[in-house]
Amino acid sequence: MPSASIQSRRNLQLAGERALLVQVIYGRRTRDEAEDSLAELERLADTAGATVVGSITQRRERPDPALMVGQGKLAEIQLASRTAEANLLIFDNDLTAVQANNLDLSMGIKVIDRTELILQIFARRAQTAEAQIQVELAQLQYLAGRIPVSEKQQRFFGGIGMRGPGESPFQLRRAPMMARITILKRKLREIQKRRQLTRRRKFGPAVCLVGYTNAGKSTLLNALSAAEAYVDDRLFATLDTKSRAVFLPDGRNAMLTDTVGFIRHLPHGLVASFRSTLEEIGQADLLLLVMDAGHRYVRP
Ligand SMILES: Nc1nc2c(ncn2[C@@H]2O[C@H](COP(=O)(O)OP(=O)(O)OP(=O)(O)O)[C@@H](O)[C@H]2O)c(=O)[nH]1
Ligand SMILES: [Mg+2]
Repeated sequence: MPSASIQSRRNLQLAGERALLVQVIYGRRTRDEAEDSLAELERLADTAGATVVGSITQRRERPDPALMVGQGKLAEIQLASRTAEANLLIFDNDLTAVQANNLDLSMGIKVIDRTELILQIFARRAQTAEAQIQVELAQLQYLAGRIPVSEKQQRFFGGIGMRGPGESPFQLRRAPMMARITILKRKLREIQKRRQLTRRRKFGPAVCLVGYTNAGKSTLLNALSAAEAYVDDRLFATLDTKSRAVFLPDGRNAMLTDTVGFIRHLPHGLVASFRSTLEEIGQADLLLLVMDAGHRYVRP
């Protein structure tokens, strides 16, 4: 069993929380890119059920290794979060384990980053057994890399002369996670093998609907076929691919498949976990890119 704190981080309740967004701009990132990313973070927070009460941006040469933001900015964030009665801080930038830990300690409220937010949304959205396993796997892999620093240090400093049969607390916490990861990977392989066996006979060319999340892929699938795919004006409504036969006006048929949407900085763990789902895209005869004509980057 994973430890209590790890378990509670996997089941973070973001619904009803008052969130303050924080973004650090560094390197060659342009103002436009940063603005888009922050707007997307706001949509993600909203999708998770949180209320965004404000946002703070800082431009720095490079991220602060201990806190991501500078000391002065941290004081500003503390004040802003008290004033706005925020109980959740969401960073647009991915935090290292050290930064997350330090921020947790100095803020006194929950601190999460973009990856953790996306993982939470996926966890709530996953419907089928396969999607649930894929999300749990991604969550565990993310958390395994973020065992609190102090315990990593414990292992690092306490090791000399103590190595051997005895396990450090760090390993004690990591071992059950690794065991669970192995079990989940095996379950996933079994499900995928079964699916390959039952994969329906090819029904005309395979067409995959791909595109940004919330672009309207599932709506298009529903319009072209008798599918009743879940449609919602929120991000990542679809996590489970759905294939449906489509009868084209010229008498030909095609197999249309809905897919998981794209987003900026989709966590690597999620991409790896959803590999089998994404493989469908690789095997398609045609990729149909669906775009929202109302988006500012799309010129209809
Ligand atoms: N105005 C308008 N709205 C649309 C159109 N197509 C889809 N929508 C709306 O856009 C929202 C997202 O549609 P979905 O079909 O769920 O989008 P999706 O690409 O499947 O999104 P994810 O599964 O979250 O990646 C829904 O509220 C739809 O009703 C369209 O052609 N015009
Ligand atoms: Mg969809």
